[in-house]
Amino acid sequence: PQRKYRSDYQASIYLIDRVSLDFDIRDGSTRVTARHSVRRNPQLIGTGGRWWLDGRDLRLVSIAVDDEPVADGALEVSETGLWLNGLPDRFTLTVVTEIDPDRNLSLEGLYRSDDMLCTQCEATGFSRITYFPDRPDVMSRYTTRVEADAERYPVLLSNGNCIESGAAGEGRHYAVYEDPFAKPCYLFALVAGDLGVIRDTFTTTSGREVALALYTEHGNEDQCHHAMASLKDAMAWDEATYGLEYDLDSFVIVAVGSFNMGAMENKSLNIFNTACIFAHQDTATDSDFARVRDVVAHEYFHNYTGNRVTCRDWFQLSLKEGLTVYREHQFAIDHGSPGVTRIEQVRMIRDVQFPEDAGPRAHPVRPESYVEMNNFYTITVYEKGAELIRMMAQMAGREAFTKAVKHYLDKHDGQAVTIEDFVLAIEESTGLDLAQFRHWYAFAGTPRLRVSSRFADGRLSLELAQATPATPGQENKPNFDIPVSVALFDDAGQVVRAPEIVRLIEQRETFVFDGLAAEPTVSVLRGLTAPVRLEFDQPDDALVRLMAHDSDPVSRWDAAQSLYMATLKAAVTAHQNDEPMPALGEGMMTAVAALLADPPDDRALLAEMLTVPSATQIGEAFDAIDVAAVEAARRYVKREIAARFEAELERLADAHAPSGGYVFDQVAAGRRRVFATALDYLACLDTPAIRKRAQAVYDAADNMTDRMAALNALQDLPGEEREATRADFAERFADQPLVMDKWLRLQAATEDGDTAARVRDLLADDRFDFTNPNRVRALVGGFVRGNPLGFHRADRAGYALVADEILRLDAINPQLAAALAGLLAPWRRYAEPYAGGMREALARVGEADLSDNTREIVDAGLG
Ligand code: DPP
Ligand code: ZN
Repeated sequence: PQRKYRSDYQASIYLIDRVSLDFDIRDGSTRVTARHSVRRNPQLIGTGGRWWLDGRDLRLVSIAVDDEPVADGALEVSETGLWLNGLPDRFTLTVVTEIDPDRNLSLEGLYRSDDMLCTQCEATGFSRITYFPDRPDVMSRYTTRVEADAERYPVLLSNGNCIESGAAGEGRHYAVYEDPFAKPCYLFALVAGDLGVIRDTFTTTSGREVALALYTEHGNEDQCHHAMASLKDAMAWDEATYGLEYDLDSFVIVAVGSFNMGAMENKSLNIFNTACIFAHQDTATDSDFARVRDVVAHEYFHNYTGNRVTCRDWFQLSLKEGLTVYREHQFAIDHGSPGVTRIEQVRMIRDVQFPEDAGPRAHPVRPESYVEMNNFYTITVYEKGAELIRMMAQMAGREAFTKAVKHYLDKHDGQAVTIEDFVLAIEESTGLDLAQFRHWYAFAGTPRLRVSSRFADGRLSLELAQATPATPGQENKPNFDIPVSVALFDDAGQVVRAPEIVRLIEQRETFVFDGLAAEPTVSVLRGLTAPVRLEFDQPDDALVRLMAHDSDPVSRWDAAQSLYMATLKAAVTAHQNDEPMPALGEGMMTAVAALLADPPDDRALLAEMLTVPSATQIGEAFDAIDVAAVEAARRYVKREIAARFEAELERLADAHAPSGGYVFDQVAAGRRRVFATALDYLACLDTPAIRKRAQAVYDAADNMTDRMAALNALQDLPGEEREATRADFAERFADQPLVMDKWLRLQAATEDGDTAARVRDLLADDRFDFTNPNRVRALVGGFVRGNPLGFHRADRAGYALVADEILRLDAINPQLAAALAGLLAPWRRYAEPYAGGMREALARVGEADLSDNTREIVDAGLG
């Protein structure tokens, strides 16, 4: 495999102004005729004549320059593309290829998903359709003609406006689409199928009426209304918040069952995983509803941040993804509980991004090199990228930053640009100096922020110090520019210093707060103002005060997490040393008691604050993750809390019990979350009453959220109730693949002594489909992430299972296989015997003949 470097960037020697594509869809084969008007890039002087076109798994039927077949001597074809030699300055290139979407299980390029054909071209799927410079800086205007059997494929879609359609003889028909905006080929899309549709319209601020359509396989239309409402919401939000108005007369979404990603922002023709569109109360939980809303918004927002202004090369991916995730986060905060929405974002960064940044796959938000671009659609590029944007927004102020983003979009409209272009535009508009801030883009790793405070004579000295551990290929780290929000409170919880942002530029700096009547309680890094690990030893009483009074809900939650964590860590150590479990910390008990006695109005916040840190979080607190000790500690602490507060938790559950009449809104969802949390605690006590109660909740549920709450509560309680509810679930939702994914996850997450064998049985079950990424993520991903004890079994059967699936999958869907390999790669973080077992499984995968995708991950893990 060939490694590509950011520093090797060269502009394309030829540019393509116009692309004309003709898809002739037939059984067994699709013929693609591409005609391009090509000219030499005027910015490159003294080059030309020779040009590289990417192409993979294509049958080249013919290739002609100005309608003359290219002579054999002027053509060099290889597995990854072809060279053309002796080219003039301007010409028409005609390429005819044949592809077979039915046999394309990679889910890149043109492929079949159930009964329809669809495309996925980002990052480099277009080169599986025709020979083309498959790079985002070649932007062209596309006209696309699609012809297919009229009965089998009544719906034919591509980007832009339909300018012509009609019968084509022999029971066939055609449609022609024209996209007025120049775009890179990764935004090309095509769909052909027999589809149901729901329609709506949106009128933009300036009065343009946009036709909206959402297509899906027949019978699923009633699951699409929430997505449609979310789309209209997102369109209105982007006008109100950024002044960005939709720029075409139609916007179409198609939901497909087999999709590697969540969704794709193709110009005016978004293609979505059904998992990010379908939302009905019977089949989707509150979190599913929220996810659908946010992903629909995310893809819509790409129309400006990604499509109108795109990336020069794939090293710049965070240019569009970091910014669009940031916009999505803002949208989510405006549509739910602001505090809890931010808490979820913070948790994602800490639970997933920090581990990635500390493991074998650590890479800068703007990577320096890659083998396979698909391996870089990571939590670092997306979520850490969004945090970098958020930092700049906080330093500039939200209004100034919004203005700066518009300046960037105006300045570079219609261009393919770099992260540097973005940062420069932000500096120009806001006046910020971001020289040192740029290190965030160039260096991997999570900085540690050490805080210590001293108080004397009415003066608080806050010392901040930073240090960043080495990451693969980057031994030495510079000082980062770290915005840290600070607020001070008195003992009664009153603010004595309003929140402000200080910037830590040097390795170590002291910030002084004068004129204080008494020693204040310090609140720092409020809401995670920078993606750093905070090291600040605060006494329990300070944490209890922050938990009760901090004006920032995220800080209240964070203080609670610190209190839980102290007891959890002590429990892990006790388990490791074969000692009796420690008594629950006093600070923690005070905090939980206070929370239950005087809960916050925001019920979702109450649920979050009552939830102990995840197993991942606990593991992160240790140099080597001891899976069994972490599990034992977490179970112990939860059970102790449940035992001590049983009566209060019962009352909480009663007060928030399901009452029918499902609506998805912040208040109702918050109440359901509290109920699920209380039920989960009570289930730790495993009483006959709680089993009965969970079963009754399941039986009476009018929505999937409550149903799942009951199933989750019964998760670790083998017996009649668990069997009965699961059996009912499997039967009731047998024809709903996305719901059966929840069932697969439940099975995979249940530790009953031989989960690995049960998962192997399910892999052979009819309800499982190995070629569908959602099924694989549910069963195999659900096993690894949802069942630590089963996956990390001492006999290594869990590791062996995952290694086998990686190998099987790599032959058909390398992108997904590589993602699974990423689950074994961070073995070094684990204690023995886990580390050795994971390593052995990874090494076995590494012995096989692998795709570039999986090879890159495995080599990083073993390296
Ligand atoms: N589909 C992915 C996203 O929207 C890649 N662009 O983030
Ligand atoms: Zn995106």
